[in-house]
Amino acid sequence: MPSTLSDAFKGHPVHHHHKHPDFTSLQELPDSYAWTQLDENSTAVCEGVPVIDLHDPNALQLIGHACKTWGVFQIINHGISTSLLEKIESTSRSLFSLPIQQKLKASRPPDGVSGYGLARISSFFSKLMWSEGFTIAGSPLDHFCQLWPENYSQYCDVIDEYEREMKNLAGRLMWLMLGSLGITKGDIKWAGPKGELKDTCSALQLNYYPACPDPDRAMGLAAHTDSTLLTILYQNTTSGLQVLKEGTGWVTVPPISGGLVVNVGDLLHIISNGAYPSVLHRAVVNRTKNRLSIACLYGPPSNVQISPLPKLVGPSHPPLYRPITWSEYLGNKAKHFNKALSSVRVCTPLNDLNSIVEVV
Ligand SMILES: O=C(O)CCC(=O)C(=O)O
Repeated sequence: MPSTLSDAFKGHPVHHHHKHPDFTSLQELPDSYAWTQLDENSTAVCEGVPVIDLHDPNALQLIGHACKTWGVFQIINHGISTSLLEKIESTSRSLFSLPIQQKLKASRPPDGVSGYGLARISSFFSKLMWSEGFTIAGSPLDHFCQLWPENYSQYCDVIDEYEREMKNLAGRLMWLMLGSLGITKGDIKWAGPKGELKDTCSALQLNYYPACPDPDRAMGLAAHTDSTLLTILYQNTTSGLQVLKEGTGWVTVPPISGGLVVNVGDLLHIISNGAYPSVLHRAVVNRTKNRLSIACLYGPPSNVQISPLPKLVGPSHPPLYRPITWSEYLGNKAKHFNKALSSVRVCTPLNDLNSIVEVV
């Protein structure tokens, strides 16, 4: 991730007032981690998040439908090898199993992006989340030298390979997601002359959710949408990811062998002029099993203007959002959190599409 993107956070330092806990020493849920009852909104699930085989000849249509109706789907036959998924899982596990003092040597600075620490969104909540995180934006070398002074290079190699493969997959997915709206490579100038997406940015977020003595009152990661074009999430065999489905409630996204979860992010929502909702999601925790997830956060070059695509705008579909760069949007998110998207909204279509209400 270029430094310009990291700069987005410089003006919004996060000072956590709690020191990072050693979860292994907690036998009971401390009051500082006790959220109010989580399950009041959960509903029995009749239909699940779509699972799409990328080799399916109808993949484009299936992806379009999933993006419109869910803002999230799972993929199989995506081309990422099982051995690479095993390597990234084992690297993440090694990282989180280090003694807390060792992990703290690679802490994320208050005004930075990369490193070990509490979720950045923690500052918006009075209660703590039952998780640890490690963000990798750019080279992991400096932090990994702190974590594993003897053998950091083997871990750096896994991260580099995973990030490279994920970036390719994310580019493929982006064209499929936009392709289902009739968008072609020539419609997006920042994608390059052949749509090769050379200057796009990505970061990895490793999450660890230890087994929790009181999972019904704890929260692994609070509900949020991603500030990305799209996010690709690998989860181990312990479930915990939930997405909010309008009219249904919180729906668990079950881990499937070799599967990856794809979320529509806020920037794709903007580009699609609201056609694709960015999905609100959260992670819950488990009484007996720990859980790992690895999110690849994918976005455009940090300083290009992102706005509803002209092909998706017309007299009855005016642009719903003003142009904004990813860098500026991250600053907005750091300030407004889940209200960031509405802070760049310029008008709201009413049921009658001919009547438009200006909101800014
Ligand atoms: O752990 C999960 O399933 C969700 C992770 C997530 O939402 C994130 O890293 O932003």
